[in-house]
Amino acid sequence: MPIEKTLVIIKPDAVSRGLVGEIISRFEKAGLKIVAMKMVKAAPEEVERFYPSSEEWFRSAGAKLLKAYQELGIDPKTRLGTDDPVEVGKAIKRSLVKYMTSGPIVVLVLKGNRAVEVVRKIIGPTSPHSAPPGTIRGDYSTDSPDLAAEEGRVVFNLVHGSDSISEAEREIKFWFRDGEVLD
Ligand code: YYY
Ligand code: MG
Repeated sequence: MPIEKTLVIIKPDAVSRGLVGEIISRFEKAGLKIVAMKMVKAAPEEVERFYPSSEEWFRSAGAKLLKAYQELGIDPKTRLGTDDPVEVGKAIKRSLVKYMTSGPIVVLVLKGNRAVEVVRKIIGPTSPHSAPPGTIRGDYSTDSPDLAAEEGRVVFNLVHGSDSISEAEREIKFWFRDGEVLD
């Protein structure tokens, strides 16, 4: 059955900008059902455990930033002191912990047909400056890796959505106990 559950986090920048209702509304209008939801002030060690610490994750996040730097004409060695994707990924994770603990977040589980892929489509790609109009990241932010680097932070991109069905299962279990996710 293509009915899936996925985890969404409305990040601190979206909460402080008053975009919670607008963001949830987009998922609901697409036909996804909310089956769990809560507001949390996450602790640094929670965010540390939530995002993977595998070499694969570091390499993938790092490679994404290096590609964005290349497109924006930024020298990674000058900016970050390294051009090794894994090292760049580790630096991203450290900034990510600061970002995700900078204010309250809203964590929710959405259920529906091909929910994992559909949520990623509604959210849009990682950097808001290149996210297409119609996506949450494209419509509500202009942030970009070069501005973020100037300000010494990670890209503020409003929302998290699980990357895959297996990650969604792990992420849902991370934030919710059995019985807190309704059917
Ligand atoms: O799934 P998505 O949120 O689009 O990106 P990930 O590669 O999973 O990275 C998680 C988080 O880390 C991203 O939302 C912002 C930050 N980040 C970044 O600022 N720049 C990157 N090149 C990669 C990740
Ligand atoms: Mg991701």
